[in-house]
Amino acid sequence: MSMADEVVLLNYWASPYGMRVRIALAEKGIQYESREEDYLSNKSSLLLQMNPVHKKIPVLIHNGKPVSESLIAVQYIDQVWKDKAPLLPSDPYLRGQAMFWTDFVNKKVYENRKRAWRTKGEEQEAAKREFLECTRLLEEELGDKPYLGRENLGFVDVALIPTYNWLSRREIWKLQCGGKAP
Ligand SMILES: N[C@@H](CCC(=O)N[C@@H](CS)C(=O)NCC(=O)O)C(=O)O
Repeated sequence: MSMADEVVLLNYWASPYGMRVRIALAEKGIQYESREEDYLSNKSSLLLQMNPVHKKIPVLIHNGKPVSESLIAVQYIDQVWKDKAPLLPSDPYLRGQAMFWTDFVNKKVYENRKRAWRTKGEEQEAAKREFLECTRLLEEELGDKPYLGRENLGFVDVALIPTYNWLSRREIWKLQCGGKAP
């Protein structure tokens, strides 16, 4: 990173999407300024200007240029600061596999969490059960490796970490033991 690099993150502290970008920046050892956004009720004019399409956080601003969408920002960070802690493998097949699991994390893990958050009763239980099943599949994919990125923390880990432990142990127990908590 050159001395001239200016990195700003428009974020909200509890956003799992924002956490992905923060993990990537931390892994690469990049200094940056984090600006908290009131993303629901009072979006800053900077946010509206930097992400006019979705108007969502996180937005990474590198030397004045915005990069929106968490995973696109993580990929950008990986490409710009490629000397330290690579997140995506260069081998085309392994890269494709990493993209496959990242897509799975987005479509299944995050979507079921969202569904469980927004619904009640049966549908909520179904979403929680599906969420749990997804984490089981990811655990299978992990196998004996230390990370989904194999030897080192990788792209899929960064995508997943902010949300994988969202269900409490008590809830997991309940889901696995037919509704009875210990
Ligand atoms: N796909 C986006 C999702 C980002 C997102 O949902 N951000 C939420 C906060 S966690 C937001 O800014 N919502 C504002 C809105 O929906 O107007 C990403 O990966 O960055």
